[in-house]
Amino acid sequence: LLLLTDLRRALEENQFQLLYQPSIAFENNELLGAEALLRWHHPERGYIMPSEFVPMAETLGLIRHIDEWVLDRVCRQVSQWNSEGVKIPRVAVNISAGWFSHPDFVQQLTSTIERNGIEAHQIMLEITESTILQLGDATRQTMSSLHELGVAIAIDDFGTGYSSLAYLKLPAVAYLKVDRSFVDGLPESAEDASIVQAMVAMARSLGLAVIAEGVETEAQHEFLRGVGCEEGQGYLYSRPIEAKNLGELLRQEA
Ligand code: G
Ligand code: G
Ligand code: MN
Ligand code: NA
Repeated sequence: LLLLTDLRRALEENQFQLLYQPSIAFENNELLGAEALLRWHHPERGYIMPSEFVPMAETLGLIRHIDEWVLDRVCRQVSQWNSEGVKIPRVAVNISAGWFSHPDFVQQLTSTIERNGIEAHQIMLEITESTILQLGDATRQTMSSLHELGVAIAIDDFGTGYSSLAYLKLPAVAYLKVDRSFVDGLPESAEDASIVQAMVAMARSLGLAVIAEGVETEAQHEFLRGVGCEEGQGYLYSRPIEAKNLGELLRQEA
């Protein structure tokens, strides 16, 4: 059992680590950005994945502090790359519902971006459909403030939630991330193929970009590209890697 004190200590004692998974353009394999993914290096239990501790951190009210740590860390890293002349187009950061819907969220994000002197469009936020479902009227305000700030939103795990599609019209929502569970069955599963094709067609007609997650095979890559998906992440291109390795990739591209 992971205790509250363990999570608190994790923040105090710097037991968290960020990895970055590159996201690439299907057209020319260009690096379009990366997703920041959190790892907890527990002193006794070793590496713990976010699926194990993020829900608990949410329940314990600690997720805000974790997500703030992640955002600060990412903005500092982006700032460092900028100053080294390797400008990353964007880094995607996963934000939990509790912090995204908090009245202080946009102000905190704005000051973290300004303090680090980076461009707002270099940060993208990933939220899930269930986050949108949990939000009330505050959503619209948060969304429009983010749009004014220039921070784009991606809908993570798209197609796995139960929300309506109305939020896709909000101007800040610029990306859909097709959940790995749909990509897994490609190209053999006729159902997954139809679902993915329909998602991409809808996104494109709404002017949204589509990022496929969990691309592991050449056949999946070819299928996705064939239906008009422009971008993807997955073990086929790269596992999540450390910042210094992503920096090297950026330098190679520059
Ligand atoms: O890296 P992994 O496959 O274990 O990530 C699984 C999920 O954990 C991600 O899809 C995301 O929803 C969540 N996650 C990863 N990093 C973060 C983070 O920094 N903050 C929050 N709130 N969730 C994260
Ligand atoms: O934010 P989200 O829940 O989508 O997090 C993505 C998770 O998926 C990360 O934890 C990452 O480690 C994992 N992942 C990334 N690429 C692949 C892949 O190609 N295959 C599988 N099985 N997992 C992946
Ligand atoms: Mn994500
Ligand atoms: Na996802």
